[in-house]
Amino acid sequence: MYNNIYVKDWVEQMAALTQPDNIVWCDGSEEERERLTKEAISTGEMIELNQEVLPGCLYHRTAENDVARVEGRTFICTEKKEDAGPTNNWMDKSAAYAKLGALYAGAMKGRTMYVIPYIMGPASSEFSKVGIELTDSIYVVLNMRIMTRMGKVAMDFLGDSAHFIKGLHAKKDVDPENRYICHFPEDNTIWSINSAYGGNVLLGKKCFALRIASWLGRQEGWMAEHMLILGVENPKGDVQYITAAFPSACGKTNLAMLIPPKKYEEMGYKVWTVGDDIAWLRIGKDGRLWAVNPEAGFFGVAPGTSMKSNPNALLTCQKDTIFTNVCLKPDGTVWWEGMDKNPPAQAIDWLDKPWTPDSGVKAAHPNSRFTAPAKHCPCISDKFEDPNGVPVSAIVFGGRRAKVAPLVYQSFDWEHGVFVGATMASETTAAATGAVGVVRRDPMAMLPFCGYNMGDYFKHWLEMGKKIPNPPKIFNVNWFRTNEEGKFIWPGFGDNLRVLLWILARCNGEVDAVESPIGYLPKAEDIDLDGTDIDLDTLKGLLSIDMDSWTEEVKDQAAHLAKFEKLPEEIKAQYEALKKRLGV
Ligand code: OXD
Ligand code: MN
Repeated sequence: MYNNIYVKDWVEQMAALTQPDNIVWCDGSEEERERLTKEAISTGEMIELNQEVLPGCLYHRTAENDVARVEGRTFICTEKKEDAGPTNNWMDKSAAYAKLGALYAGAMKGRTMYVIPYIMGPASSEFSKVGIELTDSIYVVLNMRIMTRMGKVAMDFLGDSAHFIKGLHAKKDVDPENRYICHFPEDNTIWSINSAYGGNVLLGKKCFALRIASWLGRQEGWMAEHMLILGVENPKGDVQYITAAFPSACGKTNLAMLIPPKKYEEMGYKVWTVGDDIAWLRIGKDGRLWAVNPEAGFFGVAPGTSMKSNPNALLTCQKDTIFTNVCLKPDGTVWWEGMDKNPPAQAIDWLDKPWTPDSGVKAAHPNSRFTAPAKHCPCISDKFEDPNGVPVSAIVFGGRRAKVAPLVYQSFDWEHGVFVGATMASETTAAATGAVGVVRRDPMAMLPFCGYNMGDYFKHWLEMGKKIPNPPKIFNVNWFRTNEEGKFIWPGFGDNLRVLLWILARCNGEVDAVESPIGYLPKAEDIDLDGTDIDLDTLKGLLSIDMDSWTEEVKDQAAHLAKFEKLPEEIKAQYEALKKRLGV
């Protein structure tokens, strides 16, 4: 039990509402982990995996109807609709409290309420922030243990302050009709009910570190972004840092943990992971932009993760990891599509049904996950716990575009870079519910995560650009261009380092570029192809701009930008300038 009176009062109020049988205050100790793990195993909520092969690892299945974030049921609840903006679902604040309050009433009867204090950001950093999540799910407690700095450390950090994010989660009946993920940024509050899937219930992640934090960042002069953070070390031992925003399931985790091609490894290049999903960005005393990863673990998509695509991720989740909705093998280990070419002859699938390679269904859900401690990652950066984070040289936007976007280009300046981010698009994937394979505009990959009016968000980006004396350069990448047969042309994975090196060379003023209507393009000779199957002509194709596609693209951009009644003048001007440069 802790002594902060603000925390105590609020926990009492929430307990009066939800009426749990018991309240357990989490301290984050090893003893607590063992006790809760034992309990979850005894009730069947978690399954203990083979402890010889996967020590400390657990397995969990969610309900069949509860396997992804639910954007349609995610709300920003403010007094004024305008503050949520055109891209968020909005609910009137009082109406939302009333509606969810009725659902929470008595929702924890017969259950235990766990009080989880946690820090987003290193415990040693003055920029970190505390949240408290109340939940009736041990699965949530054990995941939050991995994803955040949790327990006594957070209460010590909070001291007697009233500044913490109040998160309430009740699993209730996991009823999709009454599932709500509600954010009250004016009150630093998050209410989530009727789900038990990570993105909806690990409230420190998308709910706090992006939606609430983006709101706070705007007020306090910093940015919360859906970005990985990585460091590229050159053979001299100098490390430069890049952040990158791609929509969900576009390979952020893979890029963050990239293994250099053999030739580069031999030369002494290394890539260090600071974060794979979220970056909190502040202006440092030196006038540069600095990035911190507020999380302590990775909540990665399992399918497709292999020793080929991402060995570092696979090695990270060999111990102390929670696997959700993957396939369970008879020897108590796990498998998923794309892990290797050896599917188990028999197994139990994510729906708890017997499975064989001939079953005709996926063994693991396409959005099945691993929750793994960042400290187990073989390439974790030595700056991971640095209270100031790392200085950012380049910001990279990107997405899956089969045709339009070239492999890489650089924006003309910050303002143009904000326009590039604001018009970013990608094909949808399985990380969110809804249609798969449809192109959707996803500004800065923040469409599902911006906690306020996106017109104001663009404005905030523009204002930040004016305030950063030495801002990062802004780029766009597209690893996903396809040929006539629909096959990816660029090899991707480790070879993406070749593109990152061009980006850094541009940041360091070491290489020229070709001015094009959409931005600065590399000269094909400046991206090293030695050791790939790509020839110079193919690369030239990857860097080409097809006028027909871009004519369509600007039309589609116009329809997208028209949605924002608060679109800053600068973005409108950037759009007009692009059209003019393209001559359309
Ligand atoms: C995620 C997502 O889980 O973006 O990181 O969906
Ligand atoms: Mn994400």
